Amino acid sequence: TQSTELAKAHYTSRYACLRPCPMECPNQQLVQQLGIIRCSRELEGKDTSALSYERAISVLKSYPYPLTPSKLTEVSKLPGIGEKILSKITEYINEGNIKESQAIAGSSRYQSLCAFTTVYGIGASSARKLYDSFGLRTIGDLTEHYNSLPPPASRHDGNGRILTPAPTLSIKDALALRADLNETIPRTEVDMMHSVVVAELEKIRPGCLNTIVGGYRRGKVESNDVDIVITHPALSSGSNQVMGLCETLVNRLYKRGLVTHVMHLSGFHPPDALRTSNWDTLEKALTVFILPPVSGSRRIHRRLDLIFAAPETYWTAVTGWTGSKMFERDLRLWAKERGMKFDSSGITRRRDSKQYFPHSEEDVFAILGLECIAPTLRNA
Ligand code: DCP
Ligand code: MG
Repeated sequence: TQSTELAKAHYTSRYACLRPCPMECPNQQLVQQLGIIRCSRELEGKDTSALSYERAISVLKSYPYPLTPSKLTEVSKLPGIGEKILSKITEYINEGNIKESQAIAGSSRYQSLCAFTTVYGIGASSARKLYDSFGLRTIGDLTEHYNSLPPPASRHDGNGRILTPAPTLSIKDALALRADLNETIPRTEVDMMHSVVVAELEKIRPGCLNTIVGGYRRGKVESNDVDIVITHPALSSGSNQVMGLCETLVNRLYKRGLVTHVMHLSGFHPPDALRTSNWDTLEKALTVFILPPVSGSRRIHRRLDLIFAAPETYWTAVTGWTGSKMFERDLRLWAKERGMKFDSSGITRRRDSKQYFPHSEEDVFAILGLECIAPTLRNA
């Protein structure tokens, strides 16, 4: 832990990791309309433009006052608010909506690409290819297309070893489970899923520490998936013990019928995986989970991510997986600009490769020279 003074959090900061940001902001409508433009840029592969919108939206989400014409001067000086985006904001303030957002939302191309990317495993570039090269337009078209393809090869690590008996989630499977996987998960169900997982974990390795991270930890009322970071005080980092725990738990959940699919396990990277960049080196299992049957109630397939860390990297894992994505991106950037490297798997000082082992989340922020922002204010 460093003794230097910590950088103060404020809504005008250039870094998302220094901007307290609630789940719902006073300008939610504007944020939603700009979000349509951002999403369309991303779907069209215009990543630089998408990122500028994402940055501007993030800054606006932290702005604590409802926007009125008299606030425009201040807003124009906020970091990440360029001329183009300022003109959209002005338009919104004067007209109550943004023409471009409405045009995009009404376009059939945007609607198709959006629908395609609701299928797990289909990213923006695949969606464009399906639309442009194969002429597909609807989920029905997609289903027909994938039903006509041969099933994917089974999954091995580099040495031909099958990593888990659980099937991976092919696009065909993802299409069949689309309704389930697109249904959001209420907090009570996140808690139930967590209890079931922890009960199984306790049977194979008593005394584990764990935290539900992701949107749930930031206060999201409805999550798209459940993310849990796990460690055990006696795990040693240099060995295969962390990987062993990950595999043992996943295989146990699979045998009990609680995990139905495993999309990624440890070092295994499927060729068309989502979010392939920016991965840390932690052991993780990206799975489809289903709660045990309860008479009379429908069982819904849910996305469950289990992340395993050695005790030394537990708190960086918790911080790195709490999000939001923009918050995490700027934590890395902030660290980098100060000669440090931060990711979920640890903190390192670049000049001498000194590693830090934080003992709490506050410690993670303190090592990086940052005031600690509560998880519920990390929605930048
Ligand atoms: N994360 C990250 N970089 C990645 C993957 C994850 O920084 N490549 C972090 C930021 C995310 C958190 O992990 O907030 C969990 O990722 P999710 O995709 O599960 O996103 P959320 O939990 O924030 O929202 P939800 O699951 O409701 O969509
Ligand atoms: Mg999540």
